[in-house]
Amino acid sequence: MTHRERYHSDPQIRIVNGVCPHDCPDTCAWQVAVDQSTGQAVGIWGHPDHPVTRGRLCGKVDRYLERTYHPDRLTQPLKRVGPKGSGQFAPISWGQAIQEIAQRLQQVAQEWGPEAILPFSYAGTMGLLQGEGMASRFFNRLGASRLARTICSEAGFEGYLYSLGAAIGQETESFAHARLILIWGSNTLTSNMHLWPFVQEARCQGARVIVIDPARTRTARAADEWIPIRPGTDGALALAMMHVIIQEGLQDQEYVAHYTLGFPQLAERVAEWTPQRAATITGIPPARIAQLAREYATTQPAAIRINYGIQRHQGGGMAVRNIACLPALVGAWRRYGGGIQLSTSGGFRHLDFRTLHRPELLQRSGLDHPPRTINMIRLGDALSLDPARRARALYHPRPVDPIPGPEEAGPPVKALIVYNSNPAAVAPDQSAVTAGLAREDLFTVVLEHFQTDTADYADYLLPATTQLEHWDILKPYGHYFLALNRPAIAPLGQSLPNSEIFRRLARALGFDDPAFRQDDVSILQEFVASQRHPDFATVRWEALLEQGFVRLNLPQPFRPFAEGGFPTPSGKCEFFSQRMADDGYDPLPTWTPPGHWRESSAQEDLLLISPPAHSFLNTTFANLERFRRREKEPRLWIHPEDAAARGIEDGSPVSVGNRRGQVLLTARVTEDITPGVVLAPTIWWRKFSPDGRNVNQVTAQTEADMGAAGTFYDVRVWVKPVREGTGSGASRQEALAITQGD
Ligand SMILES: Nc1nc2c(c(=O)[nH]1)N[C@H]1C(S)=C(S)[C@@H](COP(=O)(O)OP(=O)(O)OC[C@H]3O[C@@H](n4cnc5c(=O)[nH]c(N)nc54)[C@H](O)[C@@H]3O)O[C@H]1N2
Ligand SMILES: Nc1nc2c(c(=O)[nH]1)N[C@H]1C(S)=C(S)[C@@H](COP(=O)(O)OP(=O)(O)OC[C@H]3O[C@@H](n4cnc5c(=O)[nH]c(N)nc54)[C@H](O)[C@@H]3O)O[C@H]1N2
Ligand code: SF4
Ligand SMILES: [Mo]
Repeated sequence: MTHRERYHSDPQIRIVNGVCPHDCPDTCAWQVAVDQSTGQAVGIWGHPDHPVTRGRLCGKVDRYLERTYHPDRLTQPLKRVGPKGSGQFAPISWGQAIQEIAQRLQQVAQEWGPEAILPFSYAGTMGLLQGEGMASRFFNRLGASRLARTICSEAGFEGYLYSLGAAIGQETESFAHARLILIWGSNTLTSNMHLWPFVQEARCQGARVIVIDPARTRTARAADEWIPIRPGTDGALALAMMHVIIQEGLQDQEYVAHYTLGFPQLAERVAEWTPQRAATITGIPPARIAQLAREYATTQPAAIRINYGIQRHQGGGMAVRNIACLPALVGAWRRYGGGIQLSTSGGFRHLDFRTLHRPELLQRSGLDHPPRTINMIRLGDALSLDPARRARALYHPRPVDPIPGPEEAGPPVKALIVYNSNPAAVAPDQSAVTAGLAREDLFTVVLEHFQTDTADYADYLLPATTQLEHWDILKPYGHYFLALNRPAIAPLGQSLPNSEIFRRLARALGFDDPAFRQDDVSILQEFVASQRHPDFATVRWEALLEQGFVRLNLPQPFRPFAEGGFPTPSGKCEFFSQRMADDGYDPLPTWTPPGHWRESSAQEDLLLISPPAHSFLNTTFANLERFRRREKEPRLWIHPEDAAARGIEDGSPVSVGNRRGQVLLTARVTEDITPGVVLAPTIWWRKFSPDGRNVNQVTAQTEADMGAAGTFYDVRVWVKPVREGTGSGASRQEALAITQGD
């Protein structure tokens, strides 16, 4: 008898349906076993009936109970007692904390205007309620600055939209039917592991799996072939593939004629993109590019999985825009198993958020203009007292958007409210961020599970509940099942759901709107009931309660564009996009070089990428010893040629830096990384790193070509050996000492 079976037959045990809250495409449905005599959760596993979860959680969330019950969990409100940034706190009652915070926010709003208050959040939980649910109501009513949430996916998302109209992709289950699978800039086994069983099913039927990645990741190792590529050059590869396909007449003439726009212009454009030309850019031999194009065009169904790793650079939007044209060119959409998936979130694009977010509350804020929008990846600039830098943080995503000047910067940020995020560790240009967080005049409130690097800078640190302790609804970005999360246990200690914390703050600020009196369950019920679009005909509260998840009302099998129907302005896959021209872009696929390509530097002579470590989820789990042990230490993959040229040995400390900062890592000398490129798996907590920093010391606030998105993998660095004891190079002591200057 398995544990699970035992739990099911034990009358003492209650089984509660829920869903993983993390920022991961899989959004796994889970079941929690609760011992009714103690109220303790004693077991957790993937929901066996969910068609994508299929009964399995990943190696991180398998341990979600351990994380929830960890002795380091925050269980009471805390108020700062030491100097700013020291992480020294003393307990305070909820009543007092809420009252003092409300008072300070009121002061800031009176003196500087409500836009001096900035919410900062991302996807610590992807829950629609504990994410931006009650928070939106609160910040709308307040008239606070808005946050453009650009840290992850916006560049690729926009690029995909220009070509296809919505972030709709072939469904995950369909990959089992593919005969060729390109895994392109995605480390599937780490960041999207529930796709893999479908990939394996396809392989059992003879499918070939090719991984295109600068690194031989665990996914590349498990695939049939690894094609190493220079970071930021995928757009050029896609152009050359289109060149070969069109030159050899391998396109699907009929599909192209009926369901695409601008084929003649595309043919003319890609005529110049020979495999030879792309080879000099991508580092992939011309013959391999031509062969890949033929294989792709002649093997059906052909599936492409791109993920967000591919678009974290200054040409990221255009790269995705180009790749997204490929399936239409060869007619891959026709068959189940063919197409492309970047995200499935577009399947949920008709969700009506009005009852949840209450945009009309803004009218009660007293603000006579729409609040400014601050780009989250420019948090360093946003927290500056210099209006010129603050203006740079204003969100202006398209080339046609006017560049804001210092006179439009608005008030300095005087209060920062952080929830579901850990900016001191995850945001780029870390020294700029910490300089801002360290400002004595900045009032910072952090809602958290643990005392993160960001929490150290808080004036008030408020204990939040985890997914085991609160209600929520989640929409995934790697399949088409909406899920309900029911609390399995009572909140630990005095912790409260984000929703309740914002509710209490609202009341303390005198916001008497009924929106702040609604409890979590009624909010979710109302949200579900308010959906009118036919895509949500299957989404009923009772169904969610009973099963835990429901599939959108989509045809089964779902072949989204088998007969066109692209949600673009023309209704076709747009090889030529007027919307792009109107927004200030080249209307045809082109190669937008990454920043590191343009700004060559003799000193900063290596390219750094820093994708997710297997055992962390962004920064989540990275504070727990079990997961840190799995990752060993903050590391740098470096090719033997690059290591030898610098006198770097495997396992030795290296200093990685550039104009912005530096960080101490341990070299892993390996042929698993393309020469000229170094890779640092992350996101480590700074306080658990040897020098109290992480790799975001060297990343930049620069925006991508589209969506004003982050460019985490577009960084030039130098790498130097750190000598133990005396000798040339920096000593370990010196490397560590620099930290104090942060
Ligand atoms: N275990 C685990 N899972 C996660 C996360 C985590 O931290 N840990 N994070 C979650 C989040 S927030 C996200 S957004 C997703 C991210 O998941 P993915 O989109 O898979 O993102 P990355 O791991 O950033 O990048 C994937 C691969 O792209 C490669 N890559 C980098 N630059 C380029 C390039 O220019 N071209 C090509 N072809 N490849 C490139 C990297 O080497 C990496 O192997 O994963 C989610 N899942
Ligand atoms: N160098 C480098 N930097 C990166 C990336 C990279 O690949 N390389 N990836 C980028 C990407 S793709 C992303 S998405 C961002 C991720 O950035 P974040 O979203 O900030 O990262 P997470 O670690 O997922 O979540 C942050 C915090 O949310 C908290 N949290 C979770 N649930 C709740 C809740 O219910 N209530 C409250 N109050 N808190 C909660 C967790 O405890 C955690 O500390 O990082 C970006 N930064
Ligand atoms: S992190 Fe991803 S793979 Fe792991 S349980 Fe959550 S949704 Fe599933
Ligand atoms: Mo992300």
